[in-house]
Amino acid sequence: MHPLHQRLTELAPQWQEQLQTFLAQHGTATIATLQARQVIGGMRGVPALLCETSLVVPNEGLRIRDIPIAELADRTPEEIFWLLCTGELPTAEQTAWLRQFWAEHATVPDYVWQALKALPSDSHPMAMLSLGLLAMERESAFRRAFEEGVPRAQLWHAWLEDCLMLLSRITTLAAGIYRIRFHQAEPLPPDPTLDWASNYAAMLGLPDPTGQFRDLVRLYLVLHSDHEGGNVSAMTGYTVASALSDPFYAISAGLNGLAGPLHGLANQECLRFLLQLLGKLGTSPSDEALEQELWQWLTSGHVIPGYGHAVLRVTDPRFLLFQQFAHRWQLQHELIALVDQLYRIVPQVLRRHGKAQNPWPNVDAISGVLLYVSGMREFEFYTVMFGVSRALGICAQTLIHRILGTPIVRPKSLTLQELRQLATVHA
Ligand code: HAX
Repeated sequence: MHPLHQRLTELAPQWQEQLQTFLAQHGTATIATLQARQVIGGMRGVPALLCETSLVVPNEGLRIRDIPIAELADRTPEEIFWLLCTGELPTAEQTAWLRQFWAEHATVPDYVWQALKALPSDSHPMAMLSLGLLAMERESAFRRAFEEGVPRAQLWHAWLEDCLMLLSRITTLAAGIYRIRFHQAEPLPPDPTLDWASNYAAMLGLPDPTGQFRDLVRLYLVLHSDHEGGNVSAMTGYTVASALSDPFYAISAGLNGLAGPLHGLANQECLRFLLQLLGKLGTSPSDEALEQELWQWLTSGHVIPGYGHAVLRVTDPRFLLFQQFAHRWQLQHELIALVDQLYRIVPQVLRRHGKAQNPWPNVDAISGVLLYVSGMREFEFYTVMFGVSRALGICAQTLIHRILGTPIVRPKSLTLQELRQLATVHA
């Protein structure tokens, strides 16, 4: 039994018992009321999902297993995945084991490359990522275990096995997609001596004489790894997994949601906006010119990309961590200067506009810019970078659900007529 399997085998009975005790003591407690508009409004604010891995605190930001993200910014994705799954930071030996496991299992089978190369050259890289994962579904240990009649309570062992295999390969897969799709080049093979982030950075094949890109990839993978259970990708992965579809189906489905412009694509929109501003106002616009342009943009009915958030009410700490990264590496670029300038100006403008509940920047206000100035100019690939990272969180979240044995997701839907009747009764 490998170290992660061993630790989870120790923790699983405790978690299962805690859940059963909670259900016995409080299972019928009323914890919230529901407004009719929430039924229509994307279930906003409805506390109806269990997620142990992370929490977004409105006045603080992301906490992974109750540790503020800023305290985890120097960690590796290996450490973050272990933390997400177990609730504990790994020892040096445990980290070394996971690093070696991922590196040694990182080769993507040839049939996947053949399938991807057979696609038309304008296929979206997110579609290619999703398809690459689905192609590997035939190797699922979970599906095999289910078909062999392994008892429900034991199925999580195979879920873990699949997640580790999927995560071992996803960096190779994504980097290969980058090379096939944008550079008409062959995928680069993984180096079994490298850690997950360094291997990914190396396989992307961009020049990186100082190691700055490798450090950015590591930070990017850490900061985007998880963001509660209710966002589209996490909730989709959880829903699909609840039908006992295996991790390849579940993660692929979650990533399809991430591909949407209202979710994972926002960083690309933000970068486009910044480039437009520079194109229109020149490379170092004055504060006054910028303010005037932003005001016109807002009053003509547009949103300022990278600002505002559905849950957060402060500057996203991930934005600040990326900004610190840019300063630490002394990245001299007009886009970085513009990000800093906008951070001084946009919150005032949004306050004056008076609509946004949160005038502060979110992570997308800078994440795409950093990839761009580090040499990755293909906007369409940015969501793939996000997706590789978010696969960590969705794998961990679904693994915990399988350990806890939570049932298939099946909320009740209502017709508008039923909703009207209910609303009248409770008016
Ligand atoms: N610029 C202009 N207006 C904004 C705004 C912004 N950045 N942020 C919010 N508003 C407006 C909303 O459009 C809304 O207007 P209406 O009443 O006319 O519909 C009003 O302020 C109230 O919105 P809110 O309650 O503050 O924010 P929401 O929860 O409705 O929306 C969004 C949150 C992130 C979608 C929103 O702030 C937005 O569109 N921001 C710009 C796009 C963006 O940065 N998206 C990335 C979010 C991070 C993320 O989750 N990535 O995956």
